[in-house]
Amino acid sequence: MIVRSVEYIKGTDREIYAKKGTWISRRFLLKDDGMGFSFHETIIFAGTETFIWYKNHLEAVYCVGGVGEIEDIENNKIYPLYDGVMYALNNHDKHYLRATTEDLRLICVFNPPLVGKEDHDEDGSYPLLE
Ligand code: 9YT
Repeated sequence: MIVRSVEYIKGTDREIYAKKGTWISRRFLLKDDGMGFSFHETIIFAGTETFIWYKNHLEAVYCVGGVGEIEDIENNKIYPLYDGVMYALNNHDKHYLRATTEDLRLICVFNPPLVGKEDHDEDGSYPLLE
């Protein structure tokens, strides 16, 4: 059994600050934990917009706090995000993620799992790492 607290993650190499400055990711489970997915808490900072296009991964996200929105670029649709809303990027969907008046607190699962310190590239993507 694996049991980890956010205090255990903070300040370690499982806590990743995006170089673009719009989010922080606390990676509770990574590939080497052997679960077949990775599991993170992400804080999206209020007043920011992040372009994301996970070409190599599927992601499901559950909002547990804050205020924001996700814009599905292909379909030109905007969905509000608040405690209790889930979205799944089942089509490698290009999107904008915005935290508006409050930081968004999101719980995220990636398949295939991230391996460690991945940060978004210029396309808002992560490489597929072994
Ligand atoms: C929701 C989302 O994709 N946020 C960006 C960071 C990512 N979730 C991560 O690496 O934890």
